[in-house]
Amino acid sequence: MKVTVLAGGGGGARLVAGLANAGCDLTVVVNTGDDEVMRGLHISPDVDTVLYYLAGLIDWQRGWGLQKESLAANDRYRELVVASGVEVDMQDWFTLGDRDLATHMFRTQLLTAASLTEVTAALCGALGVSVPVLPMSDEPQRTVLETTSGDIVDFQTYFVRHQHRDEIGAVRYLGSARPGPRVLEALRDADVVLIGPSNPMLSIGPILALDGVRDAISRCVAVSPIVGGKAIKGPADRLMASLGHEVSCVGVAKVYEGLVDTFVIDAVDADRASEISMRTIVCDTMMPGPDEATRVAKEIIDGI
Ligand code: FO1
Repeated sequence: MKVTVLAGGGGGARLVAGLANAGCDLTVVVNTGDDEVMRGLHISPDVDTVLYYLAGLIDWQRGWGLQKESLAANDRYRELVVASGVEVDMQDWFTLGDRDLATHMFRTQLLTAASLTEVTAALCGALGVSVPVLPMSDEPQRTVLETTSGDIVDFQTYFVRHQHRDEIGAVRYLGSARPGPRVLEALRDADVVLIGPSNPMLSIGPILALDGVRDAISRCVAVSPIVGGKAIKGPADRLMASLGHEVSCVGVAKVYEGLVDTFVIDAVDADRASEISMRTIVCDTMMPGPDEATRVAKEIIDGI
């Protein structure tokens, strides 16, 4: 079975790691709406998260960045800025680990002569990742959040600097980026398109907003990121509530209505299955480590 996963954030990337471990014929399309230039370097957080999970390098506990990371460059940079007395936006609320920095340097340098898709393929090669990892687009499309008081906040400011404390009235995807060169083909060629337990508005919405993406998807299975009325990790529960959605697997299923035909819910929500309009698969969806991710991936593939 050919599976194309739409991924963004930690939940989707964990499922990707599990599917790869389970020997799936896999392609991954990754959200780039969170991409940002930080201290002059092009950061593609969701692409790197998927790459690090697939390469076995991720810090599983934290869900982003490399294992056993050091922060010497990060700290030295802060010292230089403070000692210089120069007025500059340090962006030091966004931590860049020493070895992770090399990934951003590699990407930024190669982007002067190649597309994000090509640079990501080069990174896959360098990290020994054989699964095709496709950024959703080679063109910028930025996810921004509009607070209930009307302020526009960029994604990383909302997510990291403000620790997702802003009350959000709307999520916007700015730009008119086209899907990356092999994205629509990967969706059309798949026997099934799989959406992991990712944030529907912040991680999956930006991919679905690209021209032609929805139309290229035929069979689609999604996993609920809300379990027992709470987000597994991150702001999905608060964001859904402030956007007027029911904070439950039933609420997520409604967001995906018309796109998804099979919805995976956690065993703790088994009693909600009858309220969901699509076919459901009920299983333990928690993926605290690689073994659990492989088990969840196998259960979903067997259940499809
Ligand atoms: N998340 C944080 O909560 N704090 C950070 O300082 C931070 C730095 C960072 C650096 C590189 C990278 O690839 C990811 C990083 N993340 C950090 C995670 C990132 O904000 C999120 O993974 C996504 O953008 C949401 O999916």
